[in-house]
Amino acid sequence: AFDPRWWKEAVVYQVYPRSFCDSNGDGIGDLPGLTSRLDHIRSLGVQVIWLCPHYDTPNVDGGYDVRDYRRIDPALGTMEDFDRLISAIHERGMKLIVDLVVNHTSDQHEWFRQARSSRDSPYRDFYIWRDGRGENEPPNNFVSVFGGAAWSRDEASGQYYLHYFTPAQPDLNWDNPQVRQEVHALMRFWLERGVSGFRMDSICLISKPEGLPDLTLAELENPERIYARGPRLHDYLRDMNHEVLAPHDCMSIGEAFGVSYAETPDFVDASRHELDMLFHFNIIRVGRHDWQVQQWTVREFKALMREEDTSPGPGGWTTTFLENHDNPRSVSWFGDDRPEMVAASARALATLMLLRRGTPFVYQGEEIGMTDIPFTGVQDFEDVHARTVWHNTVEAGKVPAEEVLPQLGRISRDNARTPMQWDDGPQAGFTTGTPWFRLNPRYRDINVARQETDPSSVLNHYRRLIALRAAHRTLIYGDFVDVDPDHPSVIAFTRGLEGERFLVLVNLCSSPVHYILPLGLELAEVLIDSTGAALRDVLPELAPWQAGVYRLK
Ligand code: TEU
Ligand code: CA
Repeated sequence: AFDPRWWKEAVVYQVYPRSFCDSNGDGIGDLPGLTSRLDHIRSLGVQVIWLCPHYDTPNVDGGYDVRDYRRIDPALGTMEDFDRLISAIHERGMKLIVDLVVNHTSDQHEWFRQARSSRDSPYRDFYIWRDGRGENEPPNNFVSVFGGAAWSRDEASGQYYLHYFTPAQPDLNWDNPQVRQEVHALMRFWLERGVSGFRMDSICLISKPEGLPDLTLAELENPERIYARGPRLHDYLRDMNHEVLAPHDCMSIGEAFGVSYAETPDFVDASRHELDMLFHFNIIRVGRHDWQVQQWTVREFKALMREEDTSPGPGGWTTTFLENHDNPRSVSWFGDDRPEMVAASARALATLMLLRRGTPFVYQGEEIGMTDIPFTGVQDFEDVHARTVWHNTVEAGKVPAEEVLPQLGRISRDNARTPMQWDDGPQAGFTTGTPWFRLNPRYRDINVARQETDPSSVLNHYRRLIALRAAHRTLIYGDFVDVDPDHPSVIAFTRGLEGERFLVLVNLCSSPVHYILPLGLELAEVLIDSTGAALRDVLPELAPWQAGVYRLK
């Protein structure tokens, strides 16, 4: 038994608008630029576009610092541009969801300007203010997700305000009912303009720990686990669902930073009436802890896939993704981005990402296998997270630059934020001006135009996989079984529903592998094979990064 929903069947395409397409030559991607490229997105077979923040912002954190929730960032366009974008999306039979950034606002938001103007301001209680503990010591030892103290002192009143991210992103006080009403109102504003749901930024952090006690040393290792466990979180989510989401046929995805797999059903079980899905970061963050890069294995990766699959419980649903605007390019992290392997490994990753159980999220550029960019020094980082880490490690004299730089280069969010590579012409077809952020030099080889005409390209592989998923309910709703948890480089899982069974097979390494199927499995038909192999040639020799989906007998 399964519960069909359009948002389970959809594939979502995430757009980071600043880096997608520039329409007016100022070097910044914008809404008309996105509108002009909708046919590319449509051609993938996706039904939903998730637009990263499009709100008025001083842009300290890529738009995740909102100055006005009802205005469009002038760098991205106007409200008319937004309305035209929505109509053009609807004309193509697609839907738009937007980012909802309401754990915090910008420090330039009118509420915060009022709040900091005086202790008696009616907006004071929109944020979280406390006196310090003695001279120059913050109220408690909370640390920011980006590193450093989570409190900043406001000179005017001498009090500290809480910020889980940068000091330019003060956290809202959700315990204040007026704050909740304001958030509900702004959500309705966008729903009435035609959006079909929200990706909710840092949403699990909105309820703050009771009494704001110090974190223990152990808790300081992963402070998000405490931040995501506020006592009223579920009340606020249910309230939001009841007040805003339920009356609309929309989709909601919560960023689940700090939430464990075990806690997932509390958010997404349909009977809870909270959220439809969560984004867990266990898989995308395999092999790293904050900025530190570690070893990881395919076995570990498979164990996470199994946990992720069961995490929502029988009455819930999950997401599947290997990229977003906060993480390195998947082909550079999980794959092999050397020229001879980049396309094969991107096809392999696409296969396992799109055919797992869950709503898939494709990040712009992932569909052509865009890669990380080189960094030569701290001056190359635009990302406020990378710069904050540098400040707290190298500049603080704690870790040598030679140790931090290569790791930061690998994890920097900048890797995902270089301009989209449309063609091999000037500025990769992204802009006629000077791009706001440097292009990846590999755009001459890796670009949409070039892949358009090559049937075996990464781009065309995405199109085939997405079409296949749409054509088989089994690939959407069917159960997920990891049939070979122990193999060190091959991922083999089945998807089954009502007697039909498919096998997804991926060789996750750059060498050929001699592979025998687990007992009882026999291939009956090739649906997609990345090497174009015929049925009798698929096994036992798997090529480097060979990936496919096959009907089982
Ligand atoms: O991210 C919050 C988050 O959970 C982290 O993944 C964080 O981005 C990461 O540790 C930094 O490397 C969301 C947004 O996706 C991110 O872009 C914003 O910076 C952040 O919230 C604050 O709004
Ligand atoms: Ca522009």
